Amino acid sequence: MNKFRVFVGVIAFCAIALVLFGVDYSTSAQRVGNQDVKSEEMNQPVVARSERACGTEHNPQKIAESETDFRFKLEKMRTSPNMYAAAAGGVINVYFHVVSSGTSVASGNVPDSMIAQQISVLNTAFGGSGYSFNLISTDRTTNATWYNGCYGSAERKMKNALHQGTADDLNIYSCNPSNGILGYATFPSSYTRSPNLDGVVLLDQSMPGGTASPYNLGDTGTHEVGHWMGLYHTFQGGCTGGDYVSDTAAESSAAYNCPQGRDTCTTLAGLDPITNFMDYTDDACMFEFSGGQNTRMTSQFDTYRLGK
Ligand SMILES: [Ca+2]
Ligand SMILES: [Ca+2]
Ligand SMILES: [Zn+2]
Repeated sequence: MNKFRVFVGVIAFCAIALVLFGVDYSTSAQRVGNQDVKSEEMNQPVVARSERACGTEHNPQKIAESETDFRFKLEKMRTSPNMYAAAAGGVINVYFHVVSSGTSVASGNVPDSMIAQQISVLNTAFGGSGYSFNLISTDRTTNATWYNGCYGSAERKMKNALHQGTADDLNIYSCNPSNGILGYATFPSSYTRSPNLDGVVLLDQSMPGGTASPYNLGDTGTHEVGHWMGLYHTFQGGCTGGDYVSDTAAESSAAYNCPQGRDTCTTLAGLDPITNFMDYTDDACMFEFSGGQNTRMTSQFDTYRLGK
């Protein structure tokens, strides 16, 4: 079986639709039997929903504001040892919500061992950032409507019922977002507008040991938590760039599979960052965040989440 992460015209679309919506569209996939399909063939269901695909950071003015905020904070940190200490990563509490359509693992009732492995994958992936993840609780809900509608009609009901904690706590929901979607996340700046919607939603079978090969090593979780920490895709803005991270080379579009040596912005330095967690390559292909991404995570976390 092939699975495709389907990147669609979300970025261009976001340029038009910005501000109103708090959910990033992020990673998507489609099971397509033994045939590869081009992403265009999968556009329809995705584009139909992509109005909700933008975080406010797509608004350059908002980003500029937040970066200005951060510079101001940095300046304060230089003269305040206490604030400096608070900025160096930290332990993030995780509330895990298993939503299933029945009691079997195949119907979404994933075992505690799979959740533990997902947390472990996150801790390895974010090791360089200074952030770590501590599982506080796991709850289990059997609700077929929520399970299949957790991206879309049932999202709000599900999250209003299950969300716990505050801005610096991570809520993860496992379910079946349907329409080939592997997962989605909310951005830090969206928290104050919709606190209960904050968090990460994952296709249950994308977790370590799941059936969503080649996306079953847990890095959909890594990628979505990256968004939750404030990171954009490495292909944001194409060759113009747009992820607000200077040490990730620009690439013109999302990369799939593991195309070593890919260079889609040939006049710009650097090969495409296909091994970065914020691209769309196979789980086995992606293994890193850059130093600039770690810095951005800290600034975003401190601005929008820490202590809030
Ligand atoms: Ca970049
Ligand atoms: Ca290049
Ligand atoms: Zn994404």
